[in-house]
Amino acid sequence: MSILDDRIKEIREQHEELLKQKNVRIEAGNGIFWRYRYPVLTGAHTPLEWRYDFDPVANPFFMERIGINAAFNAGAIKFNGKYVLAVRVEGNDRKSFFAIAESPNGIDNFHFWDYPVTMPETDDPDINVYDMRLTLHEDGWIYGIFCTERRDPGATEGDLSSAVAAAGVARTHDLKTWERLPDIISMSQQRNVVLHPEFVDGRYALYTRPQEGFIDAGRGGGIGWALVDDITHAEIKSETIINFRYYHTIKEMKNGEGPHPIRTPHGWLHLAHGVRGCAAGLRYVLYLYMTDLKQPDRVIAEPAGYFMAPEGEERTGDVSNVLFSNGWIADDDGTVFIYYASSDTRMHVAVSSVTRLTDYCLNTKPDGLRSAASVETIRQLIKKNSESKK
Ligand code: M1P
Repeated sequence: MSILDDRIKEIREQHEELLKQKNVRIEAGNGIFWRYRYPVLTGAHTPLEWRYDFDPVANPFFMERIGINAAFNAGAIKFNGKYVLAVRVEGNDRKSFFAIAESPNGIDNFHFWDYPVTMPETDDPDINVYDMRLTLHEDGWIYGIFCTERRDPGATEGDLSSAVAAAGVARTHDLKTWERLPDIISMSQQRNVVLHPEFVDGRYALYTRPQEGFIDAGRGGGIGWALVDDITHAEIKSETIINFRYYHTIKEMKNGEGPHPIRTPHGWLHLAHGVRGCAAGLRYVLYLYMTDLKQPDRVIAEPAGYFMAPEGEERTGDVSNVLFSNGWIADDDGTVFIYYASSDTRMHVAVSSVTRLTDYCLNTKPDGLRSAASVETIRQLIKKNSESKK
């Protein structure tokens, strides 16, 4: 065997070992959800055939020819009995694209499909695409709504960073062939746009996130709600904010809907991210809220503070101090697999159930918006606990 063959064998073995790694639930948790020890996907999980040229003449040193920087912010869906993620894969060239990975059990053994997604472009080609939310809509299609980013046409010559974010739309039946629809027309920039799975008053319903600039929500922000007649030419004509930002909360700077909400007997269960600023930069955490079953734009419960925040290795990465989720799967038995990314670098899973998450939402106090209110909530709990001991 040549040195080259040795190297190929070693790299293949390492890769197979990584893909086979069993995940381990971290005990005892907080009773709301359980984290798992290992990330479910990283850049290193991508197939070797995407990265190496296996032709010994063209690649005598068996070098990586295409580098993959990260695998994060994945949409999720149960498809053909498998737990399937539409992953934001980012190359060393900073370009993101989508790739499908599947697992038989939702917690480990995720494998990417052979080819990344070929996403058709519109007449105005996307410069970067990311953060796809998957929705199996009652019209029978699986929709992917994602952010499409292009250079700000109004940017000055030397300004090579100003960008414009809009919502791209595509649909599929098999997650392999995608039909690209026109981008959603909106008065403002949009990111974190999510399609509700059911018609509302016979119309398609969107969760939106109007923003004044590419990064800043500005005077706008909040999670919005808009109804559109035709998803093949979607236009947000009017938008109402259903989940607001507040001073001195985990979402004072901005927030955004995560995956589409889960229908539960008590209402729609929503997962979202909230952002605040601090000396270390922006801090992204996840929170839950619920809306009315018949009126999905009416908030009925929202526990105070965050549901999940970065911990341990999750705290560091390309964009540190970030948890972001745009995918979860609710199984028929009520188990909920929450797929979340840490620090724009890797994907993790946390597991809970519809019953636990709705209990958390409906029976956890809302944010009192003042220190004194928080203290009062703790005092009431202490009192209740001491009385129950008597
Ligand atoms: O870098 C953190 C996140 O920033 C953006 O989210 P938002 O639009 O809410 O600020 C997105 O670019 C997201 O992909 C990224 O994870």
